[in-house]
Amino acid sequence: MQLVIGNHNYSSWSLRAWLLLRQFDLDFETVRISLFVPGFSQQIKQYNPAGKVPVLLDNGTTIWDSLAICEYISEQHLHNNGWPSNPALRAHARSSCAEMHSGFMAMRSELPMNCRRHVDNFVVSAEVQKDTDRICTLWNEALSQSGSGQFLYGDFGIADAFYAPIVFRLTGYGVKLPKPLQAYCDRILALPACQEWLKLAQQESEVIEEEEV
Ligand SMILES: N[C@@H](CCC(=O)N[C@@H](CS)C(=O)NCC(=O)O)C(=O)O
Repeated sequence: MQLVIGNHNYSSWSLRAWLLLRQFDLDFETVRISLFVPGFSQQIKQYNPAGKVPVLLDNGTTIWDSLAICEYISEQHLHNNGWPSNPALRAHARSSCAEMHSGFMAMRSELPMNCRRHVDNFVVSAEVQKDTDRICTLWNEALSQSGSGQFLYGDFGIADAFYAPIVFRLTGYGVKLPKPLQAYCDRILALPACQEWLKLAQQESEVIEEEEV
C-alpha cells in the first residue's frame, strides 16, 4: 500500500489517514509531496485527478478522500475495527467524523494545523470558541458512552484519527480545555505514532505563509 500525503507540518487531512495506518501497524509506504510549491499540481495529479492529498493506493485501487480512505482501511485491513462494534456507538462515531469532515470551519481557517507552532495563550474568536465548545460536547458524549475513557469510543479508531488534527491545533495554540479532555489530548499526543508525525514535521523546512497565523 502507498499513502500519498502533504507536508507533515500542515496537512491535517493527511494526518488522519496516516495515523490510522500507523496506529494499527499496517504495512505501507509514504509518498510525500510538498503542498503549494511549483510542480505540486502535476505531481499530485499523477495519483489523484482531484489534485488533493491524501490518496491511498492499494492493489490497483485508488481512494482519494480521507474519510473514504479510513473506511476502506477499516473494511479491507482491520476487519471493521476502525469503528466501534456497538451499533449505537458506531452511529455516533460516524456522525462525529462526518461533522468533522464537513464542519468546524472557523477552527480550520483561524487555527490552521501547524505542528511546529506553540503559543501559550492564543486569543480565539467567538466563532472558534463555538467550534471548541461543540467539540468538547461531542468528545464528552463519546468518552462517557464508551466507558473506558481512553479513546473516544473505547479502543483507538477512525474517530480518534479524525480528531487528532484538532488535538494538535488546540494544544499548539494553547486553547484551555476541561481536565478530562486535556487528558484525552495528552493521550493522543503521547502515542508513538503522533510523536513520530510531530518529529517529521519538525524536520521539514517549508513554510506556507497563509498557514502561519
Ligand atoms: N476532502 C479531502 C480534502 C483534502 C484536502 O483538502 N487536502 C489539501 C491538503 S491538507 C490539499 O491537498 N490541498 C491542495 C490544493 O487544494 O491544491 C479529504 O478529506 O481528503
